[in-house]
Amino acid sequence: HRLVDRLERAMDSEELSLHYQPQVAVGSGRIENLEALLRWQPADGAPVSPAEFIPLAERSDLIHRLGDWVMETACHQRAQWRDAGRAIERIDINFSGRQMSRSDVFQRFEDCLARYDLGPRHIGLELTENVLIEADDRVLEGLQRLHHLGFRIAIDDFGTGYSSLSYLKHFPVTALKIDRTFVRDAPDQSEDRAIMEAAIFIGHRLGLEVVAEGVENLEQFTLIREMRCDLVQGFYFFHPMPAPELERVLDGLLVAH
Ligand code: G
Ligand code: G
Ligand code: NA
Repeated sequence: HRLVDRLERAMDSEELSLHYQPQVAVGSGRIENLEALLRWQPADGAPVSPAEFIPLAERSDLIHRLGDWVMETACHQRAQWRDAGRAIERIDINFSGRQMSRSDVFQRFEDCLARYDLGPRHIGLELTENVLIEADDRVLEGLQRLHHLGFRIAIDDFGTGYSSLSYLKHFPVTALKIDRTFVRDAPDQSEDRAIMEAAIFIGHRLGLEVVAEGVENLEQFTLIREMRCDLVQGFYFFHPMPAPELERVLDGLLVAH
């Protein structure tokens, strides 16, 4: 596939980057953590979305190199921010299903953190509901180990997988992220509001932190705040940004206070 060849070459160039989108605490309005999102800007063309190239990369071993690159880049960035004395707590990275099929994926993750002298508070994981549902015993054990060590593990796109709720009993997760389609439709659709309320209730009853994704306007945010969701993420607050831009935003916030 031509796109896969191009992506493979992009990995050795400056075309790939991580953007960072803040998650904001509903109560305090503070930036609590960042989600790292992969971006590909080919030198000779339009940007390609990870929604397009991740599934392609998953068809070959390229997904593993890509996953390593994301891990390495996020750890490097987190360590740089630590060394610069920046008050950024955690960067969450996304793991795809195929990535988890690698037998040493968790060891590589821990090794990467160790190389940068980072701990469980510094890098978290986001896994989609479908990835968790399809996980085998090895993956479950790997996640249990990370959980035991104190890592944060979030269920991404909650409410959209082909799932029963029973997987919530088995997986050592610490947060759930309500899919943005519910957030989008909540102001107009009572069904979406009901599902969001139920998700927040289940999340809290299970002792999980609940994050609403894709918050784009005040109307959505007002509803979410009334529902006592813990964290919000979306264009209404911040777009995903390259690291230098995020630093300027944080500096601006510090000046404003
Ligand atoms: O940022 P954007 O909306 O374009 O992302 C589209 C999809 O790509 C989302 O589902 C997001 O989770 C996924 N994605 C973004 N970055 C990564 C990454 O580093 N690894 C994996 N596996 N998926 C990612
Ligand atoms: O599935 P996941 O949560 O990883 O998806 C993250 C994707 O959502 C990123 O590609 C990001 O660009 C996108 N995103 C972030 N905030 C918003 C938002 O407010 N609205 C929409 N439509 N997409 C968003
Ligand atoms: Na995600």
